[in-house]
Amino acid sequence: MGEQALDVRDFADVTDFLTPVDNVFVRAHLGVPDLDVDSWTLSVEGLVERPLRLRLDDVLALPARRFTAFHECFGNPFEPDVPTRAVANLRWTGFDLSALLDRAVPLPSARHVWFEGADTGTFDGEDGLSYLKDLPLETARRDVFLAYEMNGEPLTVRHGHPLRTVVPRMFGTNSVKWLTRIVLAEERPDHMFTTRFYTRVHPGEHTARPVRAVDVGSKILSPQDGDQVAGGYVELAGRAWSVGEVVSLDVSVDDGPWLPASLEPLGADPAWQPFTLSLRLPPGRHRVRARATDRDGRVQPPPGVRNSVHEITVTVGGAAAGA
Ligand SMILES: Nc1nc2c(c(=O)[nH]1)N[C@H]1C(S)=C(S)[C@@H](COP(=O)(O)O)O[C@H]1N2
Ligand SMILES: [Mo]
Repeated sequence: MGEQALDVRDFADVTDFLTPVDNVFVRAHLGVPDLDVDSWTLSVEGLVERPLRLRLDDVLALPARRFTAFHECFGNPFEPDVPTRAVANLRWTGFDLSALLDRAVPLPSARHVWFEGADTGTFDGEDGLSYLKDLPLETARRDVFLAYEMNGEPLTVRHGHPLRTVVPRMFGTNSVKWLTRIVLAEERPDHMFTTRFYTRVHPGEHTARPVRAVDVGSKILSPQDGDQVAGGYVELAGRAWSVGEVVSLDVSVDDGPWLPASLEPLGADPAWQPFTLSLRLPPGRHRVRARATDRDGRVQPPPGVRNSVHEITVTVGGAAAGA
């Protein structure tokens, strides 16, 4: 356990609509705890009328709900402006936090919900830390989901077994793995992962806000950066995502005009939206950029920002490239 555990494993992109579990990135700032399911419990405590303590059987007995959602890491908290484009699209099974809040009954003074994982360790020189995140009570009641399955299989140890939160449309940092404690409180917790890291100052603002809603983003999946393409036709494929629907995805070659790609509309679930475009490219090296725009008018910015346009380089001409 330690700082080297920040990136437990990187990811491999595939063009599948659902990302296979083995291809999903893993982030564990304090290392991966292997919990004993028989002794694992989840508590709901703090400012509630009826504190709860649930075992796994209690959790699995709740009415289940399923949905598909993209899952995006904000990036390395030490380098918040560097794009990592670590993103997946997953089918989750579990239940809404509201089911537990309805039973526990928050007191009128409760304003925030804290979520704590079982992992403990050292981060940025501080020992004995746990992984803790928080959300305003009303946001948590509306958006937080508690998942025990990913793509129809029990969560793997790395992804939070036996139970984690999933907060669709928010950066992955908010989705607490190895969940053991939910605390209703009057205040936000002052903690490494709530007020020190994972905060940012938005353009035009002066105070840092917690990293929550995702930025508009896109990623070209095929071809991949550096690929050689034999013929003059390139079938571009990728995906785009944002807090709401992405309404256009444009592609530019070698700083040329933006060409609209064919983009799948957003369905009922907060999943990512695939896009495709057939490009005819002359022999040689080309820079291809993808840029998403969402329904609120957010547009991916030029390079230099964490969610900048995604650029890849492709060489057309196969073995004869550059001839
Ligand atoms: N308990 C715990 N939960 C955590 C983390 C962690 O280190 N510990 N990392 C967070 C971050 S930064 C991300 S991006 C997601 C990654 O989820 P995954 O590893 O299942 O892809 O988990 C979040 N939840
Ligand atoms: Mo992350």
